[in-house]
Amino acid sequence: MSYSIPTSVRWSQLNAKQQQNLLQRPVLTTDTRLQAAVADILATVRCQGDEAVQAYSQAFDGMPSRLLTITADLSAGLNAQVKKAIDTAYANIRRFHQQQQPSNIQVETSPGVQCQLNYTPFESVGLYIPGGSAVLPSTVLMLGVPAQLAGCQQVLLATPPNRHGDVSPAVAYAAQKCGIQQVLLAGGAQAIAAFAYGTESVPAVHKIFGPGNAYVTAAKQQVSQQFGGPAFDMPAGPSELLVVADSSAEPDFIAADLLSQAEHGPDSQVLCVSPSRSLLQAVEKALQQQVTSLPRHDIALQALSQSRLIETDSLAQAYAISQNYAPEHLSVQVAPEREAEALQHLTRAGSIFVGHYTPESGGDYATGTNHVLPTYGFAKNYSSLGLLDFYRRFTVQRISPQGLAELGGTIQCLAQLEGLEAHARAVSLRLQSERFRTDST
Ligand code: HSO
Ligand code: ZN
Repeated sequence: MSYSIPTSVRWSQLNAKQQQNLLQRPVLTTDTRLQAAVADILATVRCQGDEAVQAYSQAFDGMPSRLLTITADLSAGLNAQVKKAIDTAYANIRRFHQQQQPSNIQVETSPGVQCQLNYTPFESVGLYIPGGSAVLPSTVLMLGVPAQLAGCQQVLLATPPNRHGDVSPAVAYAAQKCGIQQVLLAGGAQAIAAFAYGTESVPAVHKIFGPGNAYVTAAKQQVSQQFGGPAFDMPAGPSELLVVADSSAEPDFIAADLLSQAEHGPDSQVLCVSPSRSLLQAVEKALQQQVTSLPRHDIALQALSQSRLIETDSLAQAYAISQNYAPEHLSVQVAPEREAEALQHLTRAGSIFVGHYTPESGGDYATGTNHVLPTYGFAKNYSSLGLLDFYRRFTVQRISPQGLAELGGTIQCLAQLEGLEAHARAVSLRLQSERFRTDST
């Protein structure tokens, strides 16, 4: 099958329906069969534990699953340059996430009434690292660094075994840097089930993080909806990049960025939106030229056949399209003097890359920002992953006798308004007590 790169279309010449179609994502698998297959795997692992995880791993990955302790010798063969690159990325991600440390607050909302907002790390988290066609030590860092900084007591990694039934040395090295001690060599819905319910060898976790294929995403959603099930980070699907550019942009740079996301998978989606027709034409040409020399050109070409080059009447219209689409990654390649204005309009994206020298791959690996981001338009209602996602928040309050004397009337009045007499009595009984008279003097 041959795939082709679509030519640019003029936004203002499309009717509303055509505009909507142009920004449609590739079909997401909400397929009832997939959901049922996932439900079945979850239920089986729930009652058969390790044995079921092993059997599914054997069937889907051709390898039984196993729990592995991370030791230095797993990454001993890794070359020094790769180790150094992982070290640098680790340091930048750590630096950026360290600054996100939340602080508890304490407020006296009225005299004698103290309220606190406290943060506590999730005690036990499960980090899922997809296998598939690429090994992703970078994702280990994106999940492992914040888990380490938050101080989660138990951090478990799951990833499908490689061809030899092992963990890749780079994944082991990244995991070790993040202080992760154990890895479950299993992927798919069976790994998510092990995290959610626990097995004889895998402890159950309180929150599951990480991207994955349609099975993993469906499994995360299903277990989180079950009573007592773990929380999960966000629905993260196929990669996306939208580039907003003006005539100052370099078509070769844009094409390279679009291809960097297109090579993730045939279902990745990339768009370039610009008021400059000549730029879009040049981007199209650059895509044709660059794609052929990529090792993953087949994948990239399939994704490119779903790509969009959109010509707008103005930059303002390009910003509006981007806001409507809400991409996972947004690259803003406009003249430097327009950057500040662009950023005022562009808020709906998982992560924004500004300037001609900011490739999207910078954020995938090493600038320090997190690459686990909401896709599929979820950037409108979900945030990019950060340190805070590894904490739970809870509140604490304390009322002194004087505080209750003052606030008690308000509480009683509202309780009576709602017809909840016992609520009111919890106040009146105290205020009328002998103990209150003693304590309040
Ligand atoms: N761009 C991906 C993350 C990634 N890229 C990992 C390279 N490695 C997230 O959409
Ligand atoms: Zn990427």
